[in-house]
Amino acid sequence: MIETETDFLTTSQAALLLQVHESSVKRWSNSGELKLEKTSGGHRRIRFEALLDFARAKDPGGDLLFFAPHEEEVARAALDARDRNQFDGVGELILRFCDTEPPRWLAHLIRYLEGPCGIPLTRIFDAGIGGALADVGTQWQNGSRTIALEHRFTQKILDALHAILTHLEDVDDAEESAEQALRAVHALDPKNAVASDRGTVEGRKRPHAVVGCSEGCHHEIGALMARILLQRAGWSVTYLGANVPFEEMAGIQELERAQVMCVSFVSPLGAGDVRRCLKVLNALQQPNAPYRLVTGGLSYLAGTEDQYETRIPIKFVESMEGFERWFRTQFAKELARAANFRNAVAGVAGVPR
Ligand code: B12
Repeated sequence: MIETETDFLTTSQAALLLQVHESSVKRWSNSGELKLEKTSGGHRRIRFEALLDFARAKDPGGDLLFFAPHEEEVARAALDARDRNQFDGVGELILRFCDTEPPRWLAHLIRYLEGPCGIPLTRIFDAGIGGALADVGTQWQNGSRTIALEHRFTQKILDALHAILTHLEDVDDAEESAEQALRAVHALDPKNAVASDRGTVEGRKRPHAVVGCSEGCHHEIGALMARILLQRAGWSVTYLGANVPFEEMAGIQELERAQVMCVSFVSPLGAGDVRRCLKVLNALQQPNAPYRLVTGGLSYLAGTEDQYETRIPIKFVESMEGFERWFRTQFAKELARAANFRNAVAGVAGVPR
C-alpha cells in the first residue's frame, strides 16, 4: 500500500489530539518516547498507531481513548472536519455510535470535537448531526431503515442534546452560587453588579428568547439546537418543544417580554404554515412588547421574507451557523454585557466553563 501524507500526523495535529502544547510533542519525540518517522517527502511525521500507543501509556484516561476501539477513526474524522471542513467522517461516526453505542458516546464525541479539536458547535450541528439525520431520513424513505430504528437513532440524538443542556444548567447554577457568594462579601461593586436572569437581584439582564416548533411540527431537533446555542451565548430561553399553537406562542412572548421568538417549520410544513403563523402573531402582537421572529427548518421552501406581509420583523435561517451569526450581530451589546458579567464571576470564583 502506498502511504500518503494523511497516514501521518504533523506535530501540531498530534498536539491537538493529545490536548497538549506542540512543544511537549517535540520534547517527547526528541526523547524517543513518541516515535517520529520520515515520510517519502522527507517530512518528520507521526503515525496514528504510534500516537495512540503513546497516549495509552502516558494518559490512559485521555479523551480520545474513550472511543476505543475507534480512536483512530475519531481522530481522522476530527482532523478532516477541522482542517478541511469535511464532515463525512463525523457523520459516519454519528451514525455508527447512535446505532451501536449508548447515548453518552455521542455526547462525548460532540464534546471532544468542540473542546480539544476546536470545531464550532454550529458546524457539528449543521454538517455532522444534520448530515447524519439526512442520511437516516433517506434510509427511512427507501425502506432500508425501519421506523423503530429511525426512532432509536433520533432519541439518541435528543439524549445527547439534553446532556449538553444539563451541563449548561450546571454551569449556570455554579455561576449563580458564585454570584451570591461574591455579593455577600461585597466582592462585586453593587453599582455594576449585574444579576441573574432569575430576577432575584437587579443588574444583569440577559436577552430572552422563546423557542418552539410550529403547530403541527413534530421535528424538534432544530429547535433544541437553537435553544442550546442561545443558552450558551448567555440568553435565557423558554423552551416550548414540539407542536405549539401560534396563539400560545404569542401569549408566552407577551407574558415574558421575549425579544426574540424562534419557531421551527420543518418540512412537510411550508409557506402556508408560515403565513398562518404570521397572521395569528401579527393579530395578537402587543405594541408594548416588540420582538423579532426567527424561523428555522426547511423554511427555504417558504421563499424569502419579503414575500410576507408582517409588522413583526421576520428572519428565515437555514443553518445553525447562520442563526448564531444573526443573533450575535443583532444582540451584540446585550451579549457582551452578559459575557462580561459571567467572565467576572467565573474569574473570581473559578466557575468551570
Ligand atoms: C428525525 C425525523 C423525524 C422524527 C422527529 C423526531 C423529533 N423529536 O424531532 C419523527 C419520527 C417524529 C418524524 C416524523 C415525521 N417525518 Co420526519 N424526519 C426526520 C429526519 C430523519 C430528521 C429531521 C431533523 O431533525 N433534522 C435535523 C435538523 C436539525 O436539520 P434540518 O431540519 O435540516 O434543519 C436545519 C435548518 O433548517 C435549521 N433549523 C431547523 N430548525 C430550526 C429551528 C430554529 C429555531 C432555527 C433557528 C433553525 C432551525 O438548522 C438545522 C440544522 O442545520 C428527516 C430527514 C431529513 N432529511 O431532514 C425526516 C423528514 C423531515 N421527515 C419527513 C416526514 C415525511 C415525516 C412524517 C410526515 C412521517 C409520517 N408519515 O409520519 C412525520 C411528520 C411529523 C410532523 N408533522 O412534523 C420527511 C419530509 C419530506 C417532505 N419533503 O415533506 C423527511 C425529509 C424524511 C424523508 N427523507 O422523507 N420525522
